[in-house]
Amino acid sequence: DFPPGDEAYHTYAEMTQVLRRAAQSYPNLARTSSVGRSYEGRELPIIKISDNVAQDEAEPEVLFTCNQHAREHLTTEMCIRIVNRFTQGYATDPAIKQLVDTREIWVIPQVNPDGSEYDIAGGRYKGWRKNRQGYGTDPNRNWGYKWGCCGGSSGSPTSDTYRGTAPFSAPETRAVSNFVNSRVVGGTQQIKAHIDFHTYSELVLWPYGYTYADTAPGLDQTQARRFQDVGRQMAATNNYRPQQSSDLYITDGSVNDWMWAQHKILSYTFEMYPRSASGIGGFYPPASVIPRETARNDRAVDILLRAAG
Ligand code: 0X9
Ligand code: CA
Ligand code: CA
Ligand code: ZN
Repeated sequence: DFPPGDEAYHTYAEMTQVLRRAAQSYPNLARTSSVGRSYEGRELPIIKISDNVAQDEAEPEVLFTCNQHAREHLTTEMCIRIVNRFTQGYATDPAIKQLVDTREIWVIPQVNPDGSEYDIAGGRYKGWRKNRQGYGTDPNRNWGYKWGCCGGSSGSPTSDTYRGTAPFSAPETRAVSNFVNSRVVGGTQQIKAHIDFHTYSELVLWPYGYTYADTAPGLDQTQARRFQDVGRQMAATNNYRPQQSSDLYITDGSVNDWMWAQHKILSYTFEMYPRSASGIGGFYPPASVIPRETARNDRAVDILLRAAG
């Protein structure tokens, strides 16, 4: 479990329970399934939220992913908040109902459950980032667009940014990418927008991460402007700093580059609270900040859902 005082954070088992309860309580709005299994064999649960949830309707689809990085537990809470808000708020909040009725929302609260459970095993935080395959692969260096191209990842298995032996060599990125590929229906990708939540630094980041250039193959000036425009709108609501992801540092094999280059999904990374490190770094804020720091992104999430239309 989480260390004493942090029990409000959700373990893998508790996260799975939250999804099951949502689907049980709101059978017409929420449905759970799995995109596959982690390296250690855990299911990778996904929940769909929409009106007439059992049907694949012609509504823009939006994906939220969390906890690619094991120690970034606040992001799991962010995905759980999205699930709770769009199910529990449906009956009473007209703005929520409007979004749920006109979109198909997919949420994967833990992309990396093996790493996440390892990080809290024995009730002590270990500062673990990667999955648990060998010394661990960094999921966010393992995606299949320009994998390992540009000095934005490591070929050393013990490095915290180890890219793995091949694109999608990590079962977790393989499973999530297979799910995204499966949303190409009749030749059209149904998922229009995506946020991958991380911690920390309070940033809104957009592609590409592999190059400092604002435009590059597959990303022209109009498309770059769109990323900037929606990114800045979202950042204006949560007081994060909006920037191209490579302005932070170069990464190759990150999720956003693949989502955009492969599928033209408007794909962002949010780096959540805190703004800067303190003590053991910024990865373990007390559970008391969960309500404030997840609600902080409510309006940004709504903006992305509208932008998907
Ligand atoms: O390095 C990462 O994967 C992300 N930061 S974290 O501290 N959560 O590990 C940032 C990814 C965004 N992409 C680029 N900076 N290029
Ligand atoms: Ca629907
Ligand atoms: Ca659909
Ligand atoms: Zn991260």
